[in-house]
Amino acid sequence: MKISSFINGVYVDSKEQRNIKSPVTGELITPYSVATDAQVNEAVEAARAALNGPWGSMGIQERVDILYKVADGISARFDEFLEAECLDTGKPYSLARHIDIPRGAANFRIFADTIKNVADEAFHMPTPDGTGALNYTVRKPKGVIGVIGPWNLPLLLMTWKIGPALACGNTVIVKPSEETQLTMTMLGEVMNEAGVPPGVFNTVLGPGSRVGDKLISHPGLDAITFTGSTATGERVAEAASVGLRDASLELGGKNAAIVFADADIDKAIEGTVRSVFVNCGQVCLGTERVYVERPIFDEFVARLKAEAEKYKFGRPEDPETTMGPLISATHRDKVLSYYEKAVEAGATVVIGGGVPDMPAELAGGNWVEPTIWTGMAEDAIPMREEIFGPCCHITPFDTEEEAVRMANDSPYGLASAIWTENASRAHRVGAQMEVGISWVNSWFLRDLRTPFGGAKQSGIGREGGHYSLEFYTELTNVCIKL
Ligand code: 6OD
Repeated sequence: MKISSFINGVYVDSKEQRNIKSPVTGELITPYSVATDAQVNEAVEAARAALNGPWGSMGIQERVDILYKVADGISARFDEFLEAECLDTGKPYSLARHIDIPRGAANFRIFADTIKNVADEAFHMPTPDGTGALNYTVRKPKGVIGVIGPWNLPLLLMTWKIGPALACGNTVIVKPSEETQLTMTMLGEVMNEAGVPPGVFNTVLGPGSRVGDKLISHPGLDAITFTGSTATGERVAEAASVGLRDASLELGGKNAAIVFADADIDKAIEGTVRSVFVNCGQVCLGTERVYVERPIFDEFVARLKAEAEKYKFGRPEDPETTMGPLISATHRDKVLSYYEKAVEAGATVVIGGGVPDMPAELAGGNWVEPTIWTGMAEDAIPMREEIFGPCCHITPFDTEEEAVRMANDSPYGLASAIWTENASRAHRVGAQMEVGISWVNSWFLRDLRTPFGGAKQSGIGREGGHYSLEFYTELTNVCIKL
């Protein structure tokens, strides 16, 4: 299929073509058309017209039925979405089959259900004359929403925002990462087939520095929702402040895991391996700092190393593959620069630290080794900054207070994972974590009704369940004097 922006229900080409490269081989996958400034304007106008037209006036049940059809449309084309997502990202089919594509469909179903079942609040109020008044809230769509997302879980993370935005009656202009545009492009076809009116769902493709900037500074947007790096999140917040538009920001993390000596060590190893290495470490919720109670430290390090040794690089479609490449050569250089900085900071490299030897046909891909360090000081640069690669540092601790203090000593506050079989400690430590999402004896266990978002530099706002409705709707309080 042609890879171009989707505006007002049709795909639109432009003269400027850029190339999408395979992270697996470095070869060209396909050219795509970069959206022009005029096309960004057209997308915003189309979204406004749809909001003021058929979509804005549609009843909730009809909207919900259409969103179920979108979910069904993704499920019906499961294999095509799977292939496209893995072509773009290089991630193993075995991963995307279980996480990315099912969640892509679920994000429409769940938010259709949420909007159908939400109740409005009413406040009965006494008045001096004794007749009283009734207040009730009316939820309205916020308007035209800019949706900007990352390359690590493209379908999952974009639909996590598009699902609730559309369920609440908004219209969207979606700007996927330039690295991963295939599944968002396919979603245009699915929207048309599901009967989503033209202009409700639009995409604009291109580099963030041009197309993204043009979109976020467009005065026609009523709100912006963004998932990505903290640095870009600050730019989005700045742009959104002009005209006082609302912004929801899901940003970076430097997430900690704390493993107590009373943990079920098998479960702690299994969960930590996943949280460090899944998707080649490119998950905002991923663990990069592991704190292990001293009596089990040596055993834990040895077992995590043994698990890391089992990873198999390869093509996404190969059922043996358990680790893909990083998304781009630029990102690989960044991750490798942290591998160097760790050594400069005195780290002991337990495993990895470099680039694996790959067969000739895959040598152009962005491969890096899964890497574990010990021995770094807590203030070393690789301990403070988000790396977003398949790596972690393991630090021993002696007391609960020390572990909590070190885990919380971070500019970020997205997620954490505590491993303990002591129920009191689970509650006590779980609640002390300065993060948006504190897991105990699990990681990435998601109930989509729960608030998702970060503290500190990991973001502003929460999405999920009715928290998404807070962002994607505007409340009007109607006060009726009785
Ligand atoms: O599971 C989700 O809803 C979610 N927003 C995951 C984010 C992962 C970040 O890489």
